[in-house]
Amino acid sequence: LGQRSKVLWLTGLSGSGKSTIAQHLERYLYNNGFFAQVLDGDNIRSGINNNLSFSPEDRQENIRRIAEIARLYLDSGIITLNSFISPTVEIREMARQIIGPEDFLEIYINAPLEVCESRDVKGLYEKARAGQIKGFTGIDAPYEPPLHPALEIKTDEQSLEESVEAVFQFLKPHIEL
Ligand code: GGZ
Repeated sequence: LGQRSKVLWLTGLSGSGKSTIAQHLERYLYNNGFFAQVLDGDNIRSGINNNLSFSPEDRQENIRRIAEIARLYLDSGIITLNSFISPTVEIREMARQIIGPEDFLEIYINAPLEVCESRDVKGLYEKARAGQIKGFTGIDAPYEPPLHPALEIKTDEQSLEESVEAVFQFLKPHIEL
């Protein structure tokens, strides 16, 4: 592969745009000669992690396993685009340590809670507000923004295309041979 491998770690609230950016970026990278794999709820929480809930302990175990998987990809030369809320500084620090700090690139996908809630793509915020989902991130479970992300994307101010381009331009020097 004509690339150096890295682990891109997208953190942010549900509905902030992490997975959408990751999926478009995966294609964009491919079109530019890079090989990347999205890891998100659709291929991780539905499969290998389908025994995990959203309790703090299970979120930690979720992220621990994902970081181990991302590390296997890293060692095989494939870039991973990891799209998980990963809600606390501690949980992301664990991921950074498993992967190795020099290969871990943290990106904050930032959209205000009100914006994520108004998007409510899956209707989960409404359910959380109604008390039908307990421990929902941003409503009655914590989200701690990263203090020093390598990059921050504000998805309420930038279009999807602009966001993908910004992440690509950030990533490029890290993955070029
Ligand atoms: C947060 C939840 C919850 C609770 C279900 N809290 O918008 P989505 O649907 O597709 O993204 C959310 C996803 C979060 O899973 P992660 O693996 O990224 O979370 S963590 O890193 O904290 O382990 C949301 C859905 O799962 N979802 N219940 N209570 N998000």
